[in-house]
Amino acid sequence: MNIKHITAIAAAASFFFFAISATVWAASATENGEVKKVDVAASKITIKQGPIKALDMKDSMTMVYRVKDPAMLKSVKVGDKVQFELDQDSNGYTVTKIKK
Ligand SMILES: [Cu+2]
Repeated sequence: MNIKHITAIAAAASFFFFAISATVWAASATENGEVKKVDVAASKITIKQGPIKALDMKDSMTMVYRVKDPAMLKSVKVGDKVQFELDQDSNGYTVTKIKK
């Protein structure tokens, strides 16, 4: 076993480590909320929501979320009651779907 083999094994091991940790961290939930702010330029939406136990949010709160695609924000406006799908990974929360 030379240094190239060791490097290749270390690279493969770290790849699997990241793949596994991403899987462990990933979680999602479908929730209801009310749109408080839409920021198309920043690809963000602010939603007032109830507790989301699946994602470890125990209380009602208003959260600013990143959206997967800013085009999603064209279908909603402030005051809308929406159902949204939220993913959580090591980078934080992302709204992946939203509908009235
Ligand atoms: Cu929260």
